Amino acid sequence: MKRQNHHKTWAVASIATLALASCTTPEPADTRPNILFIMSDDHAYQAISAYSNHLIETPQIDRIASEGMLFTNACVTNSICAPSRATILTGKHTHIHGKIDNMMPFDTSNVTFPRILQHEGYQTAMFGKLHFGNSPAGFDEFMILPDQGDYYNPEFITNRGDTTIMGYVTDIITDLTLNWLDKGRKKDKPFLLMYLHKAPHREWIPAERHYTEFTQKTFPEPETLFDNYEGRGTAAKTAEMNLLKHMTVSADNKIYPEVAQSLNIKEPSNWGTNVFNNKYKRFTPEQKAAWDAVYGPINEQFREAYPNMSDEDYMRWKYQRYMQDYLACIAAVDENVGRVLDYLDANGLSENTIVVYTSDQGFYLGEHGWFDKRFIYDESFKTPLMIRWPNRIHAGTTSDEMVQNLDFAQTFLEAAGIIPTDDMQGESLMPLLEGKADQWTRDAVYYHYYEYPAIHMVKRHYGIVTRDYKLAHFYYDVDEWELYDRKKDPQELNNVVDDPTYADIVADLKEKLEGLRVQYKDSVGLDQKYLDIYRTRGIIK
Ligand code: SGN
Ligand code: CA
Repeated sequence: MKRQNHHKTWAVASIATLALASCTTPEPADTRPNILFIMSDDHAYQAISAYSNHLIETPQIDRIASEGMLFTNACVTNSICAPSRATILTGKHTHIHGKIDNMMPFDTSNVTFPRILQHEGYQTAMFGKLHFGNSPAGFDEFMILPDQGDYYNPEFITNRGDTTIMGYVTDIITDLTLNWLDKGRKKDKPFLLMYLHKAPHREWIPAERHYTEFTQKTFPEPETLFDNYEGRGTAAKTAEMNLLKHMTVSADNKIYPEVAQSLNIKEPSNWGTNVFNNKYKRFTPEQKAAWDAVYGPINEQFREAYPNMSDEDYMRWKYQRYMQDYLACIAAVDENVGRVLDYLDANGLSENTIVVYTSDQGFYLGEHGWFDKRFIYDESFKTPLMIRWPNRIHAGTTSDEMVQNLDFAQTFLEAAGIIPTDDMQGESLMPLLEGKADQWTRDAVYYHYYEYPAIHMVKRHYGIVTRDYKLAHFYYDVDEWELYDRKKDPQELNNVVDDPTYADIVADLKEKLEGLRVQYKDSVGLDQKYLDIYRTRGIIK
């Protein structure tokens, strides 16, 4: 049934194209816009200077905002990597496309916007991180990292066999992208180019050229670095993403395992040591030497300082080490985004190319004492988003509407003049991009996170977010509701769900939430075919 609709829609679009082609000779030039979709992995909006420059300047990424539109309230439907990517490609919530967590391979029978664009005459290419456990459908060419990929000397899976490329991953993904633009692109066709960085994903290994500069910097601490999670439910207290307790001193903070051992530091598990060793082993002798030259002295200082550190000192030290490496990774992303934007400018492609910069979700940079993501709370629920398209978008504009990663597929299809399949669940952003915000009606978004029990132990929850409130239900091995007053309590420190003054608001939001669950077909649960797989894997009972 779905496929029939889908074909019908495509047929309509194809007939329109044919009609257009038959009445003009020679064939008119294809003026549909190109799409350059730039996404990094775990890039917090707190670390983009278009949002705030308290941590880092990102002048190249900022170009997209200053020459286009900056979204200040963009968010995801499920704050985790592969589910977010699948939502972007399908325009559907994760319970519909089935990729509710990182573990399952993506069901490639899903209809995605790249498959539709390819069918409708777009040239399509993907370079970088996909994280689906299988190859992408709908791409003429792709070179993707297996799973999470590596920062140094990474392997790539391609449609022409697998290969290893020496060097730093952010530079390499950009080289592949530029090479395709220069040599692979067919000039008579519009393109969809997905340029997908691994950085700044954990374990945050910077490019050599940024080692020295960033390890010498000191960054401002977030107000909630020492959050004790009072005032919230069980989920915040039991999550395993605290810098002091769960961040590894080896893999994450780059202390050689023998130094950590000599100081009797107990890692949360062996995992940190193994990851450190595996990553270090990948370096060439030259890369090792460059690393040791900068990180060796940091280790020596730590060996001296650690015995006198209080927990508070250690937390502060971990935060600085975390930020130094995380932000250095972003410096390389920023430089490389600049290279690609320069290419578009130099080749007359900027005017009619939609350039998107976003992340697969937000990230905690020490807020609430955390790293990682997953929660409906703002730092992970919100994600950076800016879009440039000089032909349609006024430079330097801002939108504070609640847009979601769910909306990309329909936006791109509309921009390309293609009718989306009628089972897509987002909204096209075109009215916002064209300054017609009065046509935008969404006043609440739906969220559902599933990956539990799993790394970082963030409990399953779903919820509704409006401009003023956030209501979430944590379930599975708890049954707890949380309400945050977003205006009065932007840091989300006080769950007011049991405060009688909010009783009417809670009742109203619960009703709206139920409405969203029906609208998005989450009230009936997962599709049977996914249910069976999840049951076999013990994800659901
Ligand atoms: C890895 C990370 C986790 C992270 C998940 C998911 N550990 O397991 O910290 O939460 O990926 O991230 S790592 O140090 O081995 O990378 S996601 O972005 O792919 O969803
Ligand atoms: Ca991610």
